[in-house]
Amino acid sequence: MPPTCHSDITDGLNQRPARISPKYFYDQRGSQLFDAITRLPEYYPTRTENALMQAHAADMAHQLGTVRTVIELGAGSCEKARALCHRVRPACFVGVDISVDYLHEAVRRLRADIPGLDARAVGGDMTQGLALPADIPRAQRLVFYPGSSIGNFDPPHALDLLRHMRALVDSDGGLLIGIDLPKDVAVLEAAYDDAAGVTAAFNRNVLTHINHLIGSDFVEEQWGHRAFFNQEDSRIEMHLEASAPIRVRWPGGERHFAAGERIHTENSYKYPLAVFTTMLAQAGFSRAQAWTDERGWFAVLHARP
Ligand code: AVJ
Repeated sequence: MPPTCHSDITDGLNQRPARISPKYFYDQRGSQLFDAITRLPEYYPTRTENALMQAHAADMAHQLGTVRTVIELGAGSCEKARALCHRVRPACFVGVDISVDYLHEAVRRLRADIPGLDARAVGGDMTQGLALPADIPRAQRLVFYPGSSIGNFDPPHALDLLRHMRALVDSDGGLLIGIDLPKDVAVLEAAYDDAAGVTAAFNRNVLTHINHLIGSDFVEEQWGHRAFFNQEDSRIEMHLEASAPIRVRWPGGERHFAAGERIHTENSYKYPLAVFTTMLAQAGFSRAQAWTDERGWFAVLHARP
C-alpha cells in the first residue's frame, strides 16, 4: 500500500455519507472471499465470461494475432491469464494487482505451469496511474482486463483508465476486456446478495482490513450488508449499514454513525455495449469486436487502436 492510503481512508470515513474505496476489499482474506464469490450459483459474471472465452477461443486467437506480452490488470489469482497464455503463447506475462502477496503466489504457479514464460508480478494501484517496469517490451502488447472490473469506476474514471491502457500499447497492441451488461434487476441483485452470505462476508471484511491499515476499531458483526441496483446510474451499489449507533475510533480521529447510517463500499456499473464501445473509441481504441452470450448478460471485447 502506498503511504497515502491512511488519509485516503480517513477522508472517506469522514465524508457524509462515509465511503471506503472497493480497492480495500482485497487483502488476503478478501481475495479468497472474492474467489469464493466467483463460484457462487448467483454470481453469473465469471462463469459467463469463462464460457465466452472458451466458446470463442479460436475466433479470439485469430483476431488477437501474435501477442508478445500479456499485461493483466487486477490479475488476482491469474486463473484467466493461465487459459489465455496457454492459447496465445506470449513470451512475457505481467500481472498487476494491489494485493501483491496473493499475486506473487499466483505468478509463481503460472511460471511453473507454463515453462519458459517470463512471468512477472507488479504490485500497483491502478487508480494511481499505470507504470510498468521499463524492461517490459512494448511490441505486440495485449492488455487483459477481464471480469468486468472496469465496472468499479464511474464513467469519467473508466474513460481515464481506458486512456491509460491505450498508453500502454503501441499501434500493434490491443485490449481484451470483459464488461457486465444491464439485465433483469432480480438477477443483478441476487449476484451481489447471495443466499450463502459470501458477498456479505466479503463486504464486511473491508472493515477488518481497514482496522489493520489505520488502527480503527470497527466490529464486523455490527454492520449489515446492503446491495441494490441503482437504475438511474446503471450500477449495483454495496453499502455497510450500522445496526445500532456506533462510535468508531482510530489514531487521530473518530466517527459516530447513527443506527441505519451507511458506508458506501462499492459501485459496479453495468454498461450497455454501445455505450462502452463509444467510450473505447474516445480512449483511442477505434476498432472493437464484441462477443456476447445468448442471454446478452456479459460481453468480451477486443479493442484495437
Ligand atoms: C471485481 C469489480 C468485477 O463488481 O462484480 C463482486 C466485485 N463485488 N461481488 C463485481 C464484486 C461484490 C466485482 N468486480
